[in-house]
Amino acid sequence: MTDPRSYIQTILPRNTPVAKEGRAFAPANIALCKYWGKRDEAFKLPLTGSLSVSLGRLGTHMRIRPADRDSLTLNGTEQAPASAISRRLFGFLDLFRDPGTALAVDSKNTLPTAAGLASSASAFAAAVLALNELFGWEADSDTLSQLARFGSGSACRSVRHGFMEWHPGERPDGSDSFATSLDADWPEFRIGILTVSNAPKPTGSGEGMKRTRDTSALYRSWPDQVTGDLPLIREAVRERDLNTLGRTAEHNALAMHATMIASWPPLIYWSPETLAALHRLHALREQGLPVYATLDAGPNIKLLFEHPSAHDLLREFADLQVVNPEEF
Ligand code: 2P0
Repeated sequence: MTDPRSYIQTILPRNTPVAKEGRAFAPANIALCKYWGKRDEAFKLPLTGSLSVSLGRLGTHMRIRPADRDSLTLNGTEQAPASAISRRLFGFLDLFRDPGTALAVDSKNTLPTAAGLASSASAFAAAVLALNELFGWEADSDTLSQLARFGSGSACRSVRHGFMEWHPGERPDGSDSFATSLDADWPEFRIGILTVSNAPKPTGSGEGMKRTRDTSALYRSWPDQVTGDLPLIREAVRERDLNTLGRTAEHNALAMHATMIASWPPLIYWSPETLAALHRLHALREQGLPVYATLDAGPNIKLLFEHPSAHDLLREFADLQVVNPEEF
């Protein structure tokens, strides 16, 4: 196998006309069937498939243009070239540009900063979509998804709106590992973002998934969990079956957290407020409200429900931010 840059150069067209700038928006996404664990670190290839829904207008707007020197402005503030965020972004852009090409990047997140939603997926997807315009690649959605994957695995699910399935693929170069749209619409479906804690997470996802894979005996059961859950979730989206979707997605997220907790040193992403909110949610469900939860590598909760339940949920969780994935 080759290195990421050499591989990418083989799939991009050459000598295309460079525009004055490239601009794009990419939405954040929440996985309903989670990605947790890689089969290849450098190519960011997952061990299993995953399935997500996008967050409408919440995501990243990015503008990229040729310049005299590299610069990154994030939400209006220029970032130091040596900062972790600048190094990560320009390291990613190096995969695509000719040596010596400097770029000015202006990035704005519409994600609520305190909500603990990862902006890396929408940021890397927006970067690839903006580069596609800037460099005139005219690449199709599968290729753009593949390219975004090199920034952050989950970014491959953010190149389009809606329900996206990331096919894990089998090839060592990852040419069959990208996300495609389910082309499903579900006008009543809602995500509720419940921010229970703003504390920064102690262990990033990349490191966390590696530790889980290396040290958690429970992780051995994870591929089987996904094999069972993913087709149920895909079908539930197509059928607009909230109960099957919610049950399976919540079970999938909790099973992922079980593998994390069984790592060493343990990965406990929850805070006491996480558990309290889950218990409240379960009580509401017992009272007949169709609402489910999913959680990522952090303490905050995303509720899964349909529009008619919004009123009751907002009464119960005053700070709930309700997102309609089809509004963008
Ligand atoms: C997901 N997460 O499916 C899962 C659930 C977190 C928990 O994708 O190492 O930031 O860059 O491929 O994409 C977060 O992982 O990790 C993630 P890398 P990424 O949404």
